[in-house]
Amino acid sequence: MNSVKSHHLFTQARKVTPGGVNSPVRACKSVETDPLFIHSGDGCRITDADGNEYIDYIGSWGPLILGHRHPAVIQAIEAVLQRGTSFGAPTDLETELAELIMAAIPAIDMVRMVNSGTEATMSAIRLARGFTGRDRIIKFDGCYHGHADTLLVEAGSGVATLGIPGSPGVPEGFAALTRSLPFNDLDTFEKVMNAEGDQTAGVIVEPVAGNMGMIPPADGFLDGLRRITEQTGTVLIFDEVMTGFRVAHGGAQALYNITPDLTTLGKVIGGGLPVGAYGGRRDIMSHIAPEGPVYQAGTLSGNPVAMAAGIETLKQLNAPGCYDDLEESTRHLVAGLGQAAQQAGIKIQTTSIGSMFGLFFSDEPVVDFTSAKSCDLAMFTAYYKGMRDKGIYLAPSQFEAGFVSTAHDEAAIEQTLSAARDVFAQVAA
Ligand code: KE4
Repeated sequence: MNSVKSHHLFTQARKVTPGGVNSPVRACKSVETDPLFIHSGDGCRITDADGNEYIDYIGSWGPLILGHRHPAVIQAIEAVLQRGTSFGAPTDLETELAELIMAAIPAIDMVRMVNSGTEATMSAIRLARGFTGRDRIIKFDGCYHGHADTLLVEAGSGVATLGIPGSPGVPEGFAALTRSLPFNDLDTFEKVMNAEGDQTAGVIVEPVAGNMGMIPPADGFLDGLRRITEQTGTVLIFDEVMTGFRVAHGGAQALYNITPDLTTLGKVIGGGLPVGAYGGRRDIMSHIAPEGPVYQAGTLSGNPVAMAAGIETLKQLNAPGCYDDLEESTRHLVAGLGQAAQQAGIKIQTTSIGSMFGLFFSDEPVVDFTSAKSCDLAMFTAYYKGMRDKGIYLAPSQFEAGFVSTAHDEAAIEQTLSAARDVFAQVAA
């Protein structure tokens, strides 16, 4: 693929922005290539600055479950622009999006809009501390909850991709309040909670991990977290920024039938515009200012344009059979990728839940961060580059998940599988 313009744009960008990108994982560093600069998107496809077209399995890292420029979403945005862009005052749209979220996720009695997933998780942690009067937090190795200081410990996504140990700039004393335990290891969790559960304000978990590649919860893991946190009075926070409205209409908590105390959301609920949210039990949420003393605020929180995009996205997802169709096309894709690799004699582990999928270059099942880190990263890099050269746009890291949208039709899936058959043969040679 000719990438002359992308290369020039990247050179210009690096003069003015660290690494030439506004979020590290976009830099494609770990797959030893330069990022493509994207010009436009339409349905399941994007076009880069050089006019090359790709089938997009990143979908802006999850938000675009309806694909690029869904007509109804664009129309909703254009309509609200006739009213204005931002008022710094409440609008009917915030209540409408809140009601759509609450209708899909019964564990949410009240919800507060913010501008990103990071703001959502950071606020949920502060709320858990304010509600319990405790300081300690537990997260799980390889889970990524955004870049708030409290949560940049053994994190996944870009932190894992770039091999950054924690993050400089997070005070030792601060990081010490966060304990990170092995994902899917309930015994270790129970031992730690027996010792310090009464000092632990909150446990935050990606109920389906999507930031160390995609790793489902082991049987009983989430039930165990719920049982033990109830015993210790610790706030259980499901970080569903990625899984919310993605793995199922009601998120992972609907799939696994668990009721967390707080839920964080983002991505899909903004339909491609900046939206995050946190919500849950009324007795906890009522501690948030101005109703309660725990402070959290935001100039553009509940922005009407972003609300309109989110509202229309969730309305479209309410269409009968929408999630069944998404699940079916994702299963078809993943089964095809597994067969293509097998035909080439390459061992990969694949998984999919709803329209989120993962693929590991590993002979063994991948069940936690340690096993994810032992994957064949060199082979992943060759696969990533080969697929991109054939017009398939994947996350540039083994430590990310893939996303299928309602716009990924049969032709796009077949084109992807045809490319995969060629690339796996190349990689195996
Ligand atoms: P944002 O602040 O990036 O909106 O959300 C942070 C976040 C919180 N929780 C989960 C489970 C998440 O996956 C994320 C963000 N996901 C990454 C992709 N793995 C965003 C991509 C990026 O960092 O550029």
